[in-house]
Amino acid sequence: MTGTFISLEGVDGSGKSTQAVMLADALRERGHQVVHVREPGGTPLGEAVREVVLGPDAMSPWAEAFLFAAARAQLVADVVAPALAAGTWVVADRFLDSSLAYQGAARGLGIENVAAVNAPGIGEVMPHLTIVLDIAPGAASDRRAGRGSVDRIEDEGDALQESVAQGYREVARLYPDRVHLVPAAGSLDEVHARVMATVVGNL
Ligand code: Z5A
Repeated sequence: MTGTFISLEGVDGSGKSTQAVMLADALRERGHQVVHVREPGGTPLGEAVREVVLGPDAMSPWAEAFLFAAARAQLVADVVAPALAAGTWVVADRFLDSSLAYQGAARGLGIENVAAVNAPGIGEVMPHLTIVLDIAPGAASDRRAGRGSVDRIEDEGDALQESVAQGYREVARLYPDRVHLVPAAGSLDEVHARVMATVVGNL
């Protein structure tokens, strides 16, 4: 990998998507080539998986984990690895740590088990820096209120999101060099300033 890979993580409504756009724009203003991706999605297969995995039909935790892993493997092969090989920066709105927090921790599959399932599809392609936007799930759901469509996982409510938040704290404890918790309370610009300080201070 010659490019730089940054992923943004957090519970639903933590502000990841907004901050990913702001980060990508800030990096472009500094003269970098930037590819911005989101998970699940970013390839035709990934978008098809997104429809299934966030759709209304119930599925087992392992089926869910394998679907996210499949979408991620395709995104790595088609988009992330080629971009990094070309020296481009990649900003990802969710990556492996979402599966570790949601499926590994919150669904109880085990962080190491889910990491192992994802490993063949990811290979050496791991973020250099992962920023977890840390916010109380209740505050995140207030931000989401009134937004309209609710997906199957979001529909499970704040109890699942609380387990996910604990999962992210565990992931940060396991990978302290790569994963950084950034407080997500405050205005968009305040959070963006914290994100940029974390990027500058750790890359
Ligand atoms: N999932 C999984 O289980 N396993 C995996 O491996 C992967 C994903 C990859 C993806 O849903 C779902 O899949 C997600 C995890 C699971 N489900 N849940 N729950 P998605 O892609 O549709 O949604 P999301 O990734 O969770 O993102 P989101 O709902 O779009 O939220 P967000 O990106 O965290 O936040 P946002 O869209 O930037 O902001 C939310 C709102 O808050 C919006 O109106 C903003 O304008 C507002 N906002 C943002 N920042 C602020 C601040 N600072 N102040 C005030 N208001 C703010």
